[in-house]
Amino acid sequence: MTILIPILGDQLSGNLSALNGADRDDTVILMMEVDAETTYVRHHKAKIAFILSAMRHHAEALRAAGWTVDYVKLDDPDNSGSFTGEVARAIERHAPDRIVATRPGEWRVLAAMQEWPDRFDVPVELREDSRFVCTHAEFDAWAEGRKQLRMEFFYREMRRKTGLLLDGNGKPEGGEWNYDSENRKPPPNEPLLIPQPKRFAPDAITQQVLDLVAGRFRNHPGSLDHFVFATTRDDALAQQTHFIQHALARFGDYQDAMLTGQPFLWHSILSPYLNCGLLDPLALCQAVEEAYRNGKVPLNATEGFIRQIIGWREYVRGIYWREGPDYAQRNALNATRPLPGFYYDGQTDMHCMRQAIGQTMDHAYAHHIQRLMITGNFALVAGIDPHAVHQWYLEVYADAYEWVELPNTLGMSQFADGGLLASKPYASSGNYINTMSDYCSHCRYDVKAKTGAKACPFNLLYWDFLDRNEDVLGKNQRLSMVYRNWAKRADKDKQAIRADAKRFLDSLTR
Ligand code: FAD
Ligand code: DLZ
Ligand code: SF4
Repeated sequence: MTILIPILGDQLSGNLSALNGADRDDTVILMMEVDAETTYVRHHKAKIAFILSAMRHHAEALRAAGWTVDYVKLDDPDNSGSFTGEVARAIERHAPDRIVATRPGEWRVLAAMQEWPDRFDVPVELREDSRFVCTHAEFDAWAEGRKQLRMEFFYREMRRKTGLLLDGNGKPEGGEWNYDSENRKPPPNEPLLIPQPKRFAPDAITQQVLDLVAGRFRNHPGSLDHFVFATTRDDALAQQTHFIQHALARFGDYQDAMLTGQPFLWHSILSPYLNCGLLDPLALCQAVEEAYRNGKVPLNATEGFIRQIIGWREYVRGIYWREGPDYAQRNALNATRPLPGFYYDGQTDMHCMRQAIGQTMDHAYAHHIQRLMITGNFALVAGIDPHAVHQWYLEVYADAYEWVELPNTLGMSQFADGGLLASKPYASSGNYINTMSDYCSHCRYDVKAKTGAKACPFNLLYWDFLDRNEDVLGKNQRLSMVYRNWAKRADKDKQAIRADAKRFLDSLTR
């Protein structure tokens, strides 16, 4: 009796459901580096290197724990290039009686796996992915019959389910569910106090992968020169501990702040490890809560961090699977402009965009507010095709898998789902960026200028966006005050904004 267990690149967890009950003596684990996955979008070179190196290290860890691992490398001459092709070849090698797999994180891969029972003469069992707090059935039951889905109410359910930050009476710790009113301070003027994430020097396995990626994916975006990701569970845990000790205490305060030359600030840089399975989200939240209970970190930071994981992360996953594969095609604002080339090289006079894109190309990382209020905000107000925006985010971040990237990009950031995920578009003028960063003081544009050659492009495009989309957005209650302000503007001001915005947008295409 042989069981074949395929483990995908984002399933690098010791507690994977496919392994439940498996016996080391009659199991072959199959891990596959395949072209279909490395090229279905042009992933950042560092993202590919991170995933392949983490896969190779995980295979070593499984072997050390007594499992038999059949590992197919990308440059194996007989590599067929796809999961399905590699499972077919593995069936020839091992003649398994059964295949057991954990459901993948993407509709595209699920569709391929659902064909396996017809293609192979071997029974296939697909198990739920148990590494999340909320099951699909629980999310659907919560969402059923609600007029509006809002993360905050879902999050409270997850607090109750996990018991995180509840007092002895099952009430929220400190009396409130959410302490965001104490968070979101502008950046501090003390750069020397900013913690830096741990840096992990490439070992021999990572170095081999870096060489492979440098040669094979020359034409993919991004740099390998700054590669310092953890690629083992122990090192990912070391970054988890480092974050809790050095950055968590001020995570809440400076969650939305941005500073020139500081890509990481008080963020955890843990999403690549959570999403590929090296770290466990619930265990991370429990470690964070313990730091709070031991008096090491304040409640606003603890609650804010835990909300990102058991709130936002679980919520967007629920939306992704609930909305179905055609969610990716939505375009509620009919935005069609191509993505400007500077999204790949940062060559623009907008200092905020240059910073966010530059660090993305260097590190395959930007924090949430850079993704939402700089690169996302620009794409939204410039009317870029949301599918092109989705592709870009999926390519360039080391933590990007469709289940988490798509709802964040298409829903939260681009409002392309018409308000399912966000109650109003995350569009802003330069004023927000000026408040939350030091970017504007380094920019050739003037954040105070509303029109004219020096006017901040966000100022022009914000009003032009509202004007262009009044048919759809004018009905949104949360925008009624903004539209009243727009209506009060003199016609000649409106014309100047429209003309300057058009000139700017035309220059993007050129
Ligand atoms: P921290 O700021 O330290 O936050 C802690 C953790 O909370 C993160 O590691 C992450 O696991 C979780 N988290 C926080 N916000 C979110 C969120 N909105 N959705 C899901 N999890 C969240 N996150 C991804 O993991 N993968 C993506 O592909 C991705 N694409 C995004 C695209 C856009 C347009 C936007 C606006 C956000 C996206 N996010 C994505 C969410 C968020 O930006 C990242 O999770 C975060 O920046 C990761 O950095 P960190 O680990 O330092 O996070
Ligand atoms: C993202 C990615 C890349 C770049 N390469 C591989 C790979 O070669 N082999 C693999 O098993 N997984 C890879 N992945 C992650 C998969 O794309 C991911 O597992 C699926 O999209 C399902 O979420
Ligand atoms: Fe960005 Fe405008 Fe500020 Fe320049 S002035 S950094 S374009 S917000």
